[in-house]
Amino acid sequence: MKTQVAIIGGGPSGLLLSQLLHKSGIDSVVLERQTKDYVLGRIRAGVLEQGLVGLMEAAGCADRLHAEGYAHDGTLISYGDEMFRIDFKAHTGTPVIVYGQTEVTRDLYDARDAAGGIIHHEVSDVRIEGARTNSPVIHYQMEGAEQALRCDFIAGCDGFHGVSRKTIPEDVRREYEKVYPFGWLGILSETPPVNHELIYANSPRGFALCSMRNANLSRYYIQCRLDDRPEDWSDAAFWEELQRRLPAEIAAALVTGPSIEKSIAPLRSFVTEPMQWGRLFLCGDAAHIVPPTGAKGLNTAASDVHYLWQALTQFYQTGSDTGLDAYSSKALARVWKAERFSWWFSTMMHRFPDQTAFDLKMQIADLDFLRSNTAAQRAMAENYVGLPY
Ligand code: FAS
Ligand code: PHB
Repeated sequence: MKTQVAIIGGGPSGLLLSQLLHKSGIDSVVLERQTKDYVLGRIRAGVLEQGLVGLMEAAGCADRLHAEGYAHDGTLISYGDEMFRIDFKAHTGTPVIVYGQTEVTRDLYDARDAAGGIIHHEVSDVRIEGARTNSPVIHYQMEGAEQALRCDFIAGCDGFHGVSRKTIPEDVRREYEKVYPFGWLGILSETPPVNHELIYANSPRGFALCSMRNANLSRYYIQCRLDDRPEDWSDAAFWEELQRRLPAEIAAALVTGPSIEKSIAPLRSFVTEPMQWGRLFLCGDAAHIVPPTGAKGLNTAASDVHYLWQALTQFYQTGSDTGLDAYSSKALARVWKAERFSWWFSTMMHRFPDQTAFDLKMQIADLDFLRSNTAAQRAMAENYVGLPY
């Protein structure tokens, strides 16, 4: 089999790239190791930057997003019973859109299916051959048979545990990592959100986040121990702990109910450089991970996809590879700013096991400065709504 761009991974990065390439008249094949239902069953990100909204529009997939997504002009930040608001719209003129990653993925699947896009599910044993040549080949198993996909370029969109990053030799790769000493226990409940905007809470008992998917579907998170398991937390225990971490007025307004999903995500900051090796290009979680505090994971995958889509379109339309040669440095310039913001926001909002009294004073001073300083609030707003591509 032959295609122009072989895409490993059928998550949001891979599907968005495939659909955008299709809009540019460029053929691609997506190789996904899970089933479509499994991919669509994942509950992950919830906040979209305008950049990702624009890409969904360019991909012809934004109708439902515009109909069902919620524009949020700001967010609340609480510490103890203190609470203040960051006004994204006033500082940047831009809202963020609350719309689940699951829905983004569903819209992209629908578009690929409508366009006759080729997505092979349940592939296994994916190996990359000849990434440094002009005719790479991807070998894989599908339906019990050995397959070979010849291509011009490979997009490694296979997430943190994929094969693409590891195809780049260890002596070429430079990896940077910070593992946080806690996780996020998240639940989904068919209850009305406690507030119409998100609430990020720093409390003596740890971090909490109040988010949502729609008027009757709420998403809540609490910081938890690394050795916690979802089954260690009854719904009642979760709700009680969440209420203890929120300002009294918010806790009193919380509507609780049975969880329909409960999971724990570890938190890490991770970047691999370079994001390119020959004709292999890494996108999204295959190249970088952020703690979800700043809602940057999905949105930074989107800017990678934008740069690679533009570079591949330039190559096929003009023969120039200047965009492809610049991809890694261009993508990393924005990735590192998202890493910094996510690290800063996570450090300010979570309680660390080894935190000293001085560290805690620094955290409170950071929050007080953000609360009282317009320039600090503008900087936060510009990072949260998304820095320019
Ligand atoms: P993904 O990991 O989504 O997709 C990679 C795809 O590649 C998967 O479908 C996988 O099955 C496939 N794959 C892997 N190896 C393969 C192989 N060898 N062959 C073929 N296919 C292979 N971000 C936020 O902004 N906010 C959040 O709240 C948030 N919560 C998260 C919770 C969890 C548990 C996780 C893991 C991540 C979370 N993220 C969050 C980050 C997340 O949204 C990612 O940034 C986003 O999924 C990135 O998309 P992809 O790069 O497509 O990677
Ligand atoms: C979510 O709604 O899942 C969500 C929102 C904001 C974040 C992380 C997760 O920072």
